[in-house]
Amino acid sequence: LQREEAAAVFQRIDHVGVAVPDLDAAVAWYEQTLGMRCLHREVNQEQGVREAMMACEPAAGGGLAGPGGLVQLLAPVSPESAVARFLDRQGPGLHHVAYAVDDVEAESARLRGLGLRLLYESARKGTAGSRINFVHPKDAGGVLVELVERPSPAEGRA
Ligand code: MC0
Repeated sequence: LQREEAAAVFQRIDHVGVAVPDLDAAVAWYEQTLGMRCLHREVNQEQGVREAMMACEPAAGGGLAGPGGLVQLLAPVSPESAVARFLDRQGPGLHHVAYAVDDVEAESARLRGLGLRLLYESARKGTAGSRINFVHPKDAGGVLVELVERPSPAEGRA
């Protein structure tokens, strides 16, 4: 990839996912201890999660600190869900890093073409109307990588 092409695909970190056993307790801790705000809550049955999107406040003036980021707290809805397996295996902690992309299908196809395993044949429903796919952690240096295509502003945004 040329530098300009690379900049056009993985645009920014959309959010970081954190697996937690108790969503309400985790939201309270992020609010009261870290001073973050809960922007959005959702149950995603297909992904087997109850989630809460927590926001850092943007740094005044921006600068090197950049805009505030998002942490997605994820609690399992059933013992069979991916997050339940993760909690059983390694306990609460960092679960995935999600990157914003313009076109999740095109980017999934490009990565598949490089030999990476994408978890879904075609994108599925993610938070707040987004469309998502994942790169298997074994093909991404031990990190579960999520691709997120946000809906256009006309379709609504978290
Ligand atoms: C498993 N492994 C991980 C991992 N999960 N490594 C890093 N990060 C993770 N999150 C490692 C295991 O430690 C193991 O390594 C190897 O991968 C295979 O594990 P496995 O026993 O096959 O694990 P499974 O059966 O749990 O499957 C892993 C897989 C699964 C990534 C395929 O979790 C999955 O389908 N995830 C995608 C869906 C998902 O995670 N949904 C929740 C977020 P060793 O070395 O022991 O072999 S939903 C979401 O994020 C939505 C709402 C959104 O953002 O909009």
